[in-house]
Amino acid sequence: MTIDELAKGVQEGKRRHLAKAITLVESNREADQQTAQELISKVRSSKETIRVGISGVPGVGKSTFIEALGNLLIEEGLKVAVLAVDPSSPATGGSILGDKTRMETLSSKDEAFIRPSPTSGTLGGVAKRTRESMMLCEAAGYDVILVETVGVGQSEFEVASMVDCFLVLMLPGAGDSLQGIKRGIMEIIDILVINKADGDQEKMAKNAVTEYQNAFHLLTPKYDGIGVEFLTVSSIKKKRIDEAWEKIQGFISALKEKGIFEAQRKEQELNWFKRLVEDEVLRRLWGSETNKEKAAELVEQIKKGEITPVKAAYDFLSSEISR
Ligand SMILES: Nc1nc2c(ncn2[C@@H]2O[C@H](COP(=O)(O)OP(=O)(O)OP(=O)(O)O)[C@@H](O)[C@H]2O)c(=O)[nH]1
Ligand SMILES: [Mg+2]
Repeated sequence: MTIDELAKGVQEGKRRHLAKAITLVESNREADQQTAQELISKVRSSKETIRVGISGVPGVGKSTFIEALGNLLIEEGLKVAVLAVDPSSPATGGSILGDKTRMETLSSKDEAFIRPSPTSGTLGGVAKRTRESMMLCEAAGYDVILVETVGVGQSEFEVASMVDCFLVLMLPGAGDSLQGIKRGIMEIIDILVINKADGDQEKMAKNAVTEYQNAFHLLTPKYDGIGVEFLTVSSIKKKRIDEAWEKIQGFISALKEKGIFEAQRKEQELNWFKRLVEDEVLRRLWGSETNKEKAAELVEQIKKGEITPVKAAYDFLSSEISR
């Protein structure tokens, strides 16, 4: 298949072509990467899309929530793509969405496209691929892109920097709920959803909302005039999933009304560009044989105390850095 044929297939929304295109994007081979870039530059989304990040600790119910939300979106006539950024990928071979069992009905539908996290590379690399896969899904006509991540390490920040709306799922346990929040996470949340608000946990979930509302009250809002939204849902009983979708849509409308939506996407692109340049510079810097040898020499000299680290750094950088 030529790149043009592949691009055409993606643009026409053919699943097989989309899957193949994403495999190219995820490939570690340099030649595949070049083909992937060429492909991405040939496709374009022709409609308005919504990108939603969905995060939360393991077991909070992300997959169950996505299954419920995804099905609801499809009922509304939308096409849904589910992608994942999984910080545990390098070690475990990618666990998120590995079990499609919790998204059984969703994964069987034609209007849904579910792609597990790429299985190799650093978090930055995985995030880059997810970003590119997102572009491909949009070109293939998916209206809503859900990006799932586990609330571990930096992955939430990676995901927040590629979506329009960042939604975090929390457990009802009100007493210790606030302690569970990682530094810096509160500042990036747009919608906070307490999941598992069913049975005995319903009241606890309501209390948790009050507690979170009080805590967020003290924060400077992420966007002027747009506050964090709170709600309780039961993903398993499919309760208030429609409300969650309304809140997402309301949030997106508010961003658009204030002119933030487009500006934020542009800013995300610029940051992405800078990040790619920096990553590539580092890769070339440490990847070149000449540089590796030069660095090894200097390291030996530092170890022997023949040169100071600062002098070594200047020496290294003033020597030719090969491209
Ligand atoms: N009672 C109740 N249980 C739920 C709800 N949502 C999910 N669960 C259960 O919680 C467990 C974990 O759900 P998952 O959807 O796999 O959670 P996850 O966040 O995707 O977990 P990881 O993929 O491991 O990070 C499962 O046993 C679900 O059945 C809910 O709304 N209410
Ligand atoms: Mg899951």
